[in-house]
Amino acid sequence: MIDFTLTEEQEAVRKLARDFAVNEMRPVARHYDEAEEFPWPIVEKAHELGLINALIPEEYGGVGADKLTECLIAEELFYGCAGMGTSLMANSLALTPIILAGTDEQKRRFLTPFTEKPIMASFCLTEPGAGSDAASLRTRAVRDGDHYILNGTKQFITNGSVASLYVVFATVNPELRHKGIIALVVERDTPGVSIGKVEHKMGQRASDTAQVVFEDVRVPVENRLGEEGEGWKIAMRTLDSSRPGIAASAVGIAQAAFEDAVKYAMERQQFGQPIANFQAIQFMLADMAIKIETARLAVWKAAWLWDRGQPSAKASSIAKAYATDIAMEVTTDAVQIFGGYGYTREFMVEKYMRDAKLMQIYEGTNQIQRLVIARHIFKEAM
Ligand code: COS
Repeated sequence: MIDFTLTEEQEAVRKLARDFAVNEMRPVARHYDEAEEFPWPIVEKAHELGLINALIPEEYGGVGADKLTECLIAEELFYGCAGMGTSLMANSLALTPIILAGTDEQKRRFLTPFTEKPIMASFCLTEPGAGSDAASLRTRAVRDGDHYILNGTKQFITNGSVASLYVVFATVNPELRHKGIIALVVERDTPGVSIGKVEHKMGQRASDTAQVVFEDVRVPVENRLGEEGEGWKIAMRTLDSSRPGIAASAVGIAQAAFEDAVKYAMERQQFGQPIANFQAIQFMLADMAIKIETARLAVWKAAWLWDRGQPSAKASSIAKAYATDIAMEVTTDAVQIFGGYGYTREFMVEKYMRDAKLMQIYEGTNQIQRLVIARHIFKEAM
């Protein structure tokens, strides 16, 4: 049975997130983008409303939202502002390894504080020399009694300079590649943890992106998620789980650009009439609508599979690649419809276009998504 009806709770949370996006985020979106400032007041309000950390299970103080609900929230928050949206949603990525692989004690210790106060966590996989080829990471964890000594640098870490907790992927032996990877939970105030370069980005400038440096950091073995060698699978499962949310976020940016373009096309007069009367514009808007609708369906399918516990890696990658590619196309076309005005900071479409670009890159470039999809195609054909 296929049913696109949302539950009453899902409708309510979607409306809550939309109202928050329109009333709280949009009025300050330009400010945070230009100031490149971390939006703490927005984080605090979103936390009060339960719009962040929605995935934390009820037994640890959260609401235990399903993946589809999380995607509905992500779409709306990114409709409000993608930079702030990334700041708000990054905890989902960072806390998922704990939700997936933590013991009851680890979940209680690490997840519960997030339900009590507006604090941030970061997912630390990428390194200066290990991006798409994540299994080649070099951050080293050397066992010393009941601790690991952690050394290495993590790159492009969302919320890196504001987080109070890091989930760090490190290797006990680089020669083992993915089989030597472990996942460690590291608290910010552990001696030896510091912040390196903070990035200045093209778009999503309200989100914090920083290097996180670990120098002889002593991490208790009890902070390891899963067994030695299980870290890689925890990272991959986390990305399977988070990519529908990224795809939903891209749909939110595209929706914002589309609505602005429709409104502008109906108002803007050229040749004595609104440009919406011209088929050239109508077809562009129709194509935008087709892309947004189909991308949203791909998101819902991937989320639905995850929520049913069915294999979802391929669907997640399809949704991520498709939704983020169409977000780039839709926002670029929105700038085109605005013409010269679209290229100025007077209107938001230039921001949507800058913001959309990152969606094709982070949480696995769209080339990596295609690689994942292709591997599934051949596996299915065997
Ligand atoms: N779930 C569970 N296991 C998975 C998996 C998944 N989604 N994807 C791969 N694996 C397993 C494979 O089955 C294989 O296991 P075995 O050794 O038991 O056979 C192992 O992981 C290694 O897989 P593979 O050979 O495919 O690894 P590669 O080094 O070729 O890399 C990609 C695979 C490219 C998919 C991986 O490096 C990747 O996802 N890169 C992008 C990283 C990324 O998204 N970075 C963004 C940072 S987070 S913002």
